[in-house]
Amino acid sequence: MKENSFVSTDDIRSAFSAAMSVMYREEVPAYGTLMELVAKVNEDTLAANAGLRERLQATDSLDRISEERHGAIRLGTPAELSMMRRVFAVMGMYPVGYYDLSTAGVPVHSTAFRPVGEASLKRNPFRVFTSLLRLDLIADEILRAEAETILGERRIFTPGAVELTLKAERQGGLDRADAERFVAEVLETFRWHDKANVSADMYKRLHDAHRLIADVVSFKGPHINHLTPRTLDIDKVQALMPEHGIAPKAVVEGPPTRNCPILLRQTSFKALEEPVSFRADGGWKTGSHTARFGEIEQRGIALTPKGRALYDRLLDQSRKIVRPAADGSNAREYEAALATAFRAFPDSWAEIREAGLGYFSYSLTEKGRQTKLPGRRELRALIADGLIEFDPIVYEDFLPVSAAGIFQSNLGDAAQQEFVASPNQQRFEADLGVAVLNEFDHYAGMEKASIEACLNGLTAAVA
Ligand code: OOG
Ligand code: NI
Repeated sequence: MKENSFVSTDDIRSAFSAAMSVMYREEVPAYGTLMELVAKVNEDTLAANAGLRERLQATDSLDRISEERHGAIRLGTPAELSMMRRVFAVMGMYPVGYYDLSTAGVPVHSTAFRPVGEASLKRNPFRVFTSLLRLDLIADEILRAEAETILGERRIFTPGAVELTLKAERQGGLDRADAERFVAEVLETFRWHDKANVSADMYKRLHDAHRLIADVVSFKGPHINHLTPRTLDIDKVQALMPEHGIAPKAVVEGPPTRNCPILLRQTSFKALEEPVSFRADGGWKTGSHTARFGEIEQRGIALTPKGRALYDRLLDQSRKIVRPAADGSNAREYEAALATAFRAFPDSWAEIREAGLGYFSYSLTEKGRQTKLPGRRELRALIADGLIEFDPIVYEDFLPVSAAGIFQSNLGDAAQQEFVASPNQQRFEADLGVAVLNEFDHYAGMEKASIEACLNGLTAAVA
């Protein structure tokens, strides 16, 4: 088969995220309501802010602004994780980053499968936060063995999904008909099953060990547990949710409201209690399960390791003063403590750049495009002379403390469990089958390439 008859991996990913969106709206109607609210707030925000509209037009595609940016799943075994990696690769999604959630009382570790490279991210940035259950953190050995047996027997991929993934690997891509079938087959893995794999009794034992274990082990597959569109004003959507009949989590995760947004802010609506049938002698027994929710995100600049260390320190500092309670009773105090702590984080792009806290993409100004220099000069001087300008590079990854907050708010408000922090990236990568990519390398590479292009542009054609 000729290579040019293959559909691009970006197109397969776009088709997949669109199909997931349709499926999830059907499965979780409150999510459809959230999408409508987000679209409305984004529209109002753009109407009130011509400058923002113009910037987004230049750097982004405005018509896709309110679409899904990520989803999340939780897997049960190393074999599921490594196969999932191969499936995502067919859609141009690769594992970036390692997140240890054990410190936050959630027995998983995770990565995010996402497109890498500017062009692919622009075409469709859809990513999936993917967690692997850590049965090693469960004290009860008998229950652990039982859970392993149950997980070992399930098959989360359809034969068609496996066959087409192997075909894509063999050929180096899929043609249109195969790509369409691939999307339909892979979608099955993410579908909700209201018939559990286990009895009500087993469900209860798993649930008592940890709610998350019940969510992973009791079902036929790793149902998508949320999808997340992008909002241009997260505070507004958070405030408007109750009016639309959806209950938001207590606080927005991540940095406080700022002039210059950094990293990622997220909030969600609480998971719904849904009817489930459990296996029973010769039939089914009805019960319920709480897992699926909706989330929104607002992204800001990617921080350098220095900027990230400052962020982590300030977040930690504010949480030492007030820890957000799940019931929202101290939400105002938490927001105030967060805002106070983050006064130490510069809030103009120029200061953030000069302090080396964030990554920027550099470009020639109109004046720069008309100037030719005999030799290279320092970036700082070229900026001062108005030849080069800079825009923040958007953070495309996740934050472990925020992710833990999202997990927690959807696991119910019951007493939190403590685990001893035990990151195990090596084990995760062995299970995954490859090493995860380093997020900082990605941003540093983009920044460096943009600087090189500017310097070449300024000195080219002089000879
Ligand atoms: C994943 C929670 C993490 C995020 O946006 O940080 C997450 C989960 O609940 O499975 O999606
Ligand atoms: Ni999420």
